[in-house]
Parts: sequence; C-alpha cells; structure tokens
Amino acid sequence: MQFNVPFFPEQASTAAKQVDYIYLFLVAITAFFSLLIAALILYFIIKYKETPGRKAEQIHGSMLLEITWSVIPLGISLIIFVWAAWLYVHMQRAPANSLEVYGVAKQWMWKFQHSGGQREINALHVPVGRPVKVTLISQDVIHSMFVPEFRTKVDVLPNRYTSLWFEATKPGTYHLFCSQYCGTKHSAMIGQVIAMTPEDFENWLASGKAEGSSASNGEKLFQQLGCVTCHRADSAARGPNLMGLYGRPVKLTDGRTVLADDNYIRESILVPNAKVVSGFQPIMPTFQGMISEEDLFQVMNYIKSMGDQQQGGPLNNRSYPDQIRENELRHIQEQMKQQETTPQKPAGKK
Ligand code: HEC
Ligand SMILES: [Cu+2]
Repeated sequence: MQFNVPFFPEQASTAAKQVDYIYLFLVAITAFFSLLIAALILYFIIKYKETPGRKAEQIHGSMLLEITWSVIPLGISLIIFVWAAWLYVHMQRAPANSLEVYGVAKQWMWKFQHSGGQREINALHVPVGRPVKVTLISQDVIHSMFVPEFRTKVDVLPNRYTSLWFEATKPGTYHLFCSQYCGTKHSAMIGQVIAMTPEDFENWLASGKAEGSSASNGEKLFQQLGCVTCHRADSAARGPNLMGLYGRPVKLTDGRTVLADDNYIRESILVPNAKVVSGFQPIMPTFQGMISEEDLFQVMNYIKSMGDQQQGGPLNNRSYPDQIRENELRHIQEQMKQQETTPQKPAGKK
C-alpha cells in the first residue's frame, strides 16, 4: 500500500509500511471516536433539549453500558499494544545476516565506517534488499539518528553503543537527520543515506579508498597499543585469550556472569576494573583517552574476527555449535534473574 499523501515521507524500507499501518490505525481510531463523540453530543443536545412541561428524569447507571464502554476500549488498547510491541521488538533485533556498519556522531557530523575499512562523512552507502545494522556511539553529547524514509530512529549516546537496523527496499538518496537538539549547529547535522543496488554497492565498496579492513586495522592497533603483550595464546599471556570471546558468557571474579557484547568489550578496554574476569588479576591499564571511538570499533572488529579465524567461518560466527550457545544463554539469563532477586554475594563465594 502506497500513500500518495504529499506530506508523508516515501516508504523506502521493509519496516516503513508496518510503521505507517500502525500510524494510520491510530489516526483512524482517533478520528472515529472524535466524530462519534461529537455526533452524539449534537444528537443529545437536540434530543434532550429543555422543553416546557418535560421533567428531568434521574437514572442510576446501566451495567451493560458500563461494561461495553470499558471492554471495547480495553480491547482496542490491547490491539495497539500487542501490535506496536511486536513491531518494536522486530525493529530492535537485527537479523543475523545483517551487514554491519559503525557510526560515530559528534558535534556536528556523522562518521561511518564499513567492515571493509571504507569511511564516509555525513553519508552512508548501503545496498538494497539486505538488512543493515548500524552500531552507533557519540563522541560528545546525545544525538539521534533518524531516517524518515526508513521510519527508523535511535538515540546515539556517549559511552554506550546503541544500534538500529533497516532493510532498504528501493535505490535512492534519503535524508539522515540528527533528531536530538545537540547544540548550535544541530540543524546542520544532516546527511544522506544512499541506497544502491547490490552490484552498485559492491562497486562503490571496491572504489572506496580503504587502508585495510576494519579488523586488520584493529589488529595493527592491538599491537601498537600493546594489547598483544598480555592477550596472547602462549604461556607468556597475562590476560585472557580473546579468541572466540565475542558473544560468549564471561565469568567475573565477583561471581557474576555477563555476555561479551560490544558494550562489554568497550568497557573492558576503557574501564578494565569495572568487570574483572574470573581467574585474573586487575592489572590491565585503562585505555581511556588513548583510543578514539573509531579505533575502538576497529579493535572490536578484530576481537570479533578472532573467533572466525579459528573456525574459518563467516564474520561474527560463533566458534562453537548453536546448541551450546542456547544453553549458555539460558544459563546467563537464569543467573541474571537470581542476581536481581538475591543480594550480591561477596566475591569468590558461590
Ligand atoms: C598489562 C596487561 C594487559 C594489557 C596491556 C591489556 N590487557 Fe586486556 N586484560 C588484561 C587482564 C589481566 C584482563 C582480565 C582482568 C580484567 O578483566 O580486567 C584483561 C581483560 C580484557 C578483556 C576482557 C576479556 C574477557 O575474557 O572477558 C578485553 C576485551 C581486553 N582485556 C582487551 C584489551 C585490549 C583491546 C587491550 C589493548 C588496547 C588490552 N586488553 C590490553 C590484561 C591486559
Ligand atoms: Cu546531533
């Protein structure tokens, strides 16, 4: 369904239609009840007009009426809730085969990098027909990435990764806005998302000047920053082996178990003592101020790629079977639930 209303942005992603359906449903429901109530008011004004000789009659409610006007709105609200929650969850979870892109927002520009190492400013090239996941962080204040034609938006925060995903459906150039007031030139913090056919996109990637893939740049940083002196596979290692770490549960010295996701790895590098891996001493120095957000993305990509090198599998693939992963995830979830309900135990004790 395409709406030919001029003030509606084009629908250019798979989610756009879904969002518009909910929006139109809300408008329709609102219009219907507004009109119904207005009409009833008019009707009652006329019908119960004061006429000489007619006496007001007191009534004391009607159970049937009360139940009807409670149950119907409840049903409608629940429809809206279930529908919107379903869409929200769908739009939060990037499909596993998503193309990964990383973005850094700052006053007042957008910087993107692709896993191949291509970088761009205030522009983001993506292929159509394939989900794209954009992981974002801010270098300063809160920004927000908004692409109206894709009906998708996410706040971009300092110190924490957030992400959004979309699948563009038609080639074209779409507006990219910052939708959180972020300072004097907030309104100039705009850019373009350029959706291309897969072939054009491949050509674009190939023509881009990239000094090595993101992961290989990350590997260089890993050596330059001295991470490799502690994180290595041999017996001289003073830190945990990072091979296959990404996406796995990690046991901490305080007995908690956490998932090694983007935010965990970022924190491990910037605030190493916040979560100390079980069996290790808190000797890792902080790299706060020594590594830019962009470089962090590259180191992250290198750490993610470590598990694959071992297996030779595709990027982000886990180095062990899904079954184990499922069990482990369930285990973590249970642990987290317990941690919420029981007070923290002292470190070491179980
Ligand atoms: C002086 C040795 C040392 C250096 C240098 C070092 N680390 Fe660490 N790192 C450790 C130790 C020890 C731990 C485990 C204790 C902890 O969590 O703090 C650790 C933990 C980690 C973890 C969490 C690992 C896990 O299994 O959960 C990551 C990720 C990490 N380091 C990345 C890095 C990166 C990236 C660098 C370079 C920018 C680096 N480290 C430099 C010693 C080091
Ligand atoms: Cu902004």
